[in-house]
Amino acid sequence: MKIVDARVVLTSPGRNFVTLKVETDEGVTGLGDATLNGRELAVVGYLRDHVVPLLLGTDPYRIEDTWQALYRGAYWRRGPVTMAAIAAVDVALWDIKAKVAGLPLYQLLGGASRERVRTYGHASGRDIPELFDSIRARLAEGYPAIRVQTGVPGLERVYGVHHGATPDGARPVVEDWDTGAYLRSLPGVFDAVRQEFGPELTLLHDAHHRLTPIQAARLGKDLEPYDLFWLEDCTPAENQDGLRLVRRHTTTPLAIGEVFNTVFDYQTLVGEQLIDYVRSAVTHFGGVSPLRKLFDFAAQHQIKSAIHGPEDISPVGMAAAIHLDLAIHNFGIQEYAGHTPLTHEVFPHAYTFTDGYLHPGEAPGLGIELDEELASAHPYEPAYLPINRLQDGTIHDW
Ligand code: CS2
Ligand code: MG
Repeated sequence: MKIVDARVVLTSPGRNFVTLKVETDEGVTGLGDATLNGRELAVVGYLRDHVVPLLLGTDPYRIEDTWQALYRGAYWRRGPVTMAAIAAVDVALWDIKAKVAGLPLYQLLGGASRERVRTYGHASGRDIPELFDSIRARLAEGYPAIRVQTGVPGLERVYGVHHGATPDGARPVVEDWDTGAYLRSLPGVFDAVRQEFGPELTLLHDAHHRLTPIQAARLGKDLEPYDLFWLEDCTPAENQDGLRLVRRHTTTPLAIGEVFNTVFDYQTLVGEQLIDYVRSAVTHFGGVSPLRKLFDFAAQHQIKSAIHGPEDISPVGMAAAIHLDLAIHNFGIQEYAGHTPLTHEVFPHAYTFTDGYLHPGEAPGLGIELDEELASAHPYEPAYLPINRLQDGTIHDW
């Protein structure tokens, strides 16, 4: 079997997605997600101009060799653009191999280790009443675990709290931040949530890279009475050593890694068990092949998976994640923010979301297709992620 065509499809059914479609001389096709929120066009160019020409005429069965050739052959290794492009190829080739085998992908990854995949959903509110309504809405959808994000007193636009319409996307929205106000208010939010919803509900929170190690240590300690499932991205973790300080001060479980794209980003964090969950997504970590290796490394240190699953991971990336989630032993939890109805139409899929749990389905391959005609009716729209500034105007981590 040979690869005879590979197309990059850029579509925007409510938000931008980059999809690679690989075609073989025997008519079998495979899909991969290459969506990099806010930098989609960089990956489109990398794929179209530098990767697709290298794929034509190659054997789609040689997944590992193709992966190594794209990773080592680029010379300039790692990074979100490169690894998203490689991920799309890797996933498309796994899709093809599983389709030819007539098996759902998870069967090629060792078969099912569980019956279904537990998820967590997003709840947010500018204030406590709005937050409670959002939590109740997620509970009504069956989510067994809920991420809680709220406004911060004195701030207008804060991460994770919907603040209505945003500009046309031609330039980043500027959000504002005040770490002191955040640290003073968040424990009270979780106290109110526990008072209202009780001690059993699984709660998570995303600090979204904004704290210094000592601030993260303080927050982790202050949240201990509220028994969080995890505190996520408590500090920008390029400085992996900084997590040693956090770990010394708190038993609140830590989740890190959605912006990481190779195992080297985790070496200290996993090797010294400084975290409890690894957060990388198939799409941003180079595909199924390297992510399953990361999970094996994590398992040696009793660390579990928690694949990143916001709405900017396309249904193709989500389908690949769910197959991995079902198969690996050290599964932790799967983030699932869902997608718009139109997105589900553009990407018809076999995976199901029922009462807070996902299942990949039994269709051969990933179990997902791309309606290219519908996709073409919704062209790319320029869109940036927000940026964050402190009260004095200093740029801060978003
Ligand atoms: C967030 C993401 O879901 C999460 O944990 O960190 O929503 C993140 O903000 C976006 O994926 C950025 O594109
Ligand atoms: Mg996050």
